[in-house]
Amino acid sequence: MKKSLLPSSLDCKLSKNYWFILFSIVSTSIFAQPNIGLSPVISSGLSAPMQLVNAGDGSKRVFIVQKAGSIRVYDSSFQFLATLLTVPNITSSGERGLLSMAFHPDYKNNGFFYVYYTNAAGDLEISRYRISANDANVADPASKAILITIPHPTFSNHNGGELHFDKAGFLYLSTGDGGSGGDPNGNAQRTTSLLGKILRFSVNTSLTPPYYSIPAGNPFGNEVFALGLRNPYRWSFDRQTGDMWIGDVGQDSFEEINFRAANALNGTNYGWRCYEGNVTYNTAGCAAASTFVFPAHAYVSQNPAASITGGVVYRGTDYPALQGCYVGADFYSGIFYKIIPNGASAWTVGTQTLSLTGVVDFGETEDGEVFVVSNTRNSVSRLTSTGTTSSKNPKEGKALASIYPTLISDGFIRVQLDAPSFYQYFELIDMNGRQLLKADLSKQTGTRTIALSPNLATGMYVAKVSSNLGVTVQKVYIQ
Ligand SMILES: [Ca+2]
Ligand SMILES: [Ca+2]
Repeated sequence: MKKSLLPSSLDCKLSKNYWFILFSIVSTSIFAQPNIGLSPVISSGLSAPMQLVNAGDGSKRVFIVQKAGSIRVYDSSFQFLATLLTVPNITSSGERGLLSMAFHPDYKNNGFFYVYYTNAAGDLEISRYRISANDANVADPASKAILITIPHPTFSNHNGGELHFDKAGFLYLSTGDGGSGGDPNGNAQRTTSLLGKILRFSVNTSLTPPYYSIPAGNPFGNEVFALGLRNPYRWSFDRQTGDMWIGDVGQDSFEEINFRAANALNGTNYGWRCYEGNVTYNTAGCAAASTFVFPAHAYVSQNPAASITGGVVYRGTDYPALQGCYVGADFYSGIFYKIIPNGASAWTVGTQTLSLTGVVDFGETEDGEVFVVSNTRNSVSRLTSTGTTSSKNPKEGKALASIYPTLISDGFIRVQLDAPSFYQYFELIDMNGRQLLKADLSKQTGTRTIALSPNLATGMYVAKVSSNLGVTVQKVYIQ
């Protein structure tokens, strides 16, 4: 049943054209690993905060969701203004409570916002509320309209969940697999279950039910948009690209950060409970490994516990060194994960340990500045940067390493080692997590060609280059 007081995943499969277009419009600073820091902005008055959001209405206000049900309103300088609402009929303990809110894209005109919580019966529920007629900081409690109640019987853990609207105006919710451990009911892989999923809704402004419909593009004719998740309690859209980044809390071995490109097909299957991270968990009844999308980054669970809190891609202006960098964190360890594209259709992952634990959310202001919410410290801190790790070296703008080709037919894999980095080793790992090859890369630069065993089975593998600045991970298909 593992760890995770509060739980949360990433994956990467991008076409070369996609990256070519991306790199045409961003500067090379996207390749440099930023140094991050935290600066406290709220250190009193909060009680088990869960999330920070903005209304997108031009007011620049900040809204903080608290687990027991209240939503606090702050001005842009983090001065407390009012309690927006205390959501009733909530169960709040362990992983249950008021978990998220999202403002309607046209909130400024219609006053609607959505809240997500575990109700008195322990079931998952989305309700819509409206701002009051006479106070912009106080909602009308009588305006409550329940969009959907999703049965979540038996177990109290794995409730997800975070609400977000996309650029097209659809509402999304992440849900957990129904709890316990190992997904005993097989919910996450069943397309008819709304558990262990990303759900998508087309909301309306109706004053009578139903308050949403199923979008035409949903792949299974119901609310399900993506599947195969365990407890994706924190996830985000990249506000610039529309890409989706999903933190998925793993079982006992791996935590996942999953990536979904904005132009990917709907119906992505992130693998749970067939796979945990890149490793087999329970493949009874599962489709072939090639049908799943594996994480952009998976990390081994540390002792005594680990739980990924999915983050956001920084798109603000105050810290240029952070531009385009994804930042998430582990709830328990205080390790922050910094992920940037490596220029070769894969990612460079850096880590940094900051003196903050209990991180439950990365939230953005209207201006795209990022704030980190600690549930256990009852605090909110600004994500800052003091520049990049490589700012003194002209070669710093390069990727740590490139691993190619991604389709290997001649028995050789190449690694390009151009960054001013101290390389450590190359590893080839199979989809069961077994290390098949480890090559020493210390004191190496330039192109290194690594011979693969002719006995390797055809299929997908993970190739990895480790250095003192982080790891570069590339999925490869060996013929
Ligand atoms: Ca997965
Ligand atoms: Ca968030």
